[in-house]
Amino acid sequence: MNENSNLIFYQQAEHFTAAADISHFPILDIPEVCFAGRSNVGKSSLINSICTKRSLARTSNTPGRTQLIHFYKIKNKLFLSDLPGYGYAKAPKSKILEWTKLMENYFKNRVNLMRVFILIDARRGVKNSDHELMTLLNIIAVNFQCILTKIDKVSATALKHRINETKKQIENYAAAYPEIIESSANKKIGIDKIHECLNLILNINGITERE
Ligand SMILES: Nc1nc2c(ncn2[C@@H]2O[C@H](COP(=O)(O)OP(=O)(O)OP(=O)(O)O)[C@@H](O)[C@H]2O)c(=O)[nH]1
Ligand SMILES: [Mg+2]
Repeated sequence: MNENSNLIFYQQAEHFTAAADISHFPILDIPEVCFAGRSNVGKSSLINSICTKRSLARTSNTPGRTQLIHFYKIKNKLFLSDLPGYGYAKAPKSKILEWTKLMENYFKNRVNLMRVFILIDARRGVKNSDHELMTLLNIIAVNFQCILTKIDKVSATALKHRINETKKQIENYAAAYPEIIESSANKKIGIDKIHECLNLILNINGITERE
């Protein structure tokens, strides 16, 4: 697959459904990856960039905008799911409990979940709330990979430092992929790398035909 055919494939993403609880999770036997991370880290923007569709996933300046799990389907081959953000300081306790329940149900029940991408703001690094998620994934043995976001906002030196620091923060999690992806949805950096990861996941699942 070259980057051009990747663009054609991922561009065919469509919003499939949004779920507030487990009863609304789609039942379809296709591989799935999800995008998790703190509020405002850039999950929805990155999904839009991966699919080169500006308004597929709703983005916002207001933290905590995405409250549901949004499932995007690419042809009949792959789900990308956009999870509601966590770690928003002003969120009421009841919302945090709701979020926790939804996430636990999600991670424990999506049997076709191949990888969780945990997005980390390159300016801020890994926070306690990220460690909480990593710990949960480690316990239930769901693989995750970190993506640094908004790298257009940091200098090359700061980015290098952040990558090394992030590698150290994840080294004790058996469920973590050691490779950290650098990305910018605004500048379209790292998108080809993410396409490569997704293609590999499709290949592992025996999906080599993209038409
Ligand atoms: N500079 C820069 N800004 C970005 C980038 N990606 C996202 N943003 C901005 O960050 C803000 C939040 O982006 P979203 O994609 O809505 O973030 P989210 O993680 O989906 O947020 P929630 O759904 O609230 O958890 C928006 O104002 C985006 O324009 C990036 O790569 N670079
Ligand atoms: Mg969002």
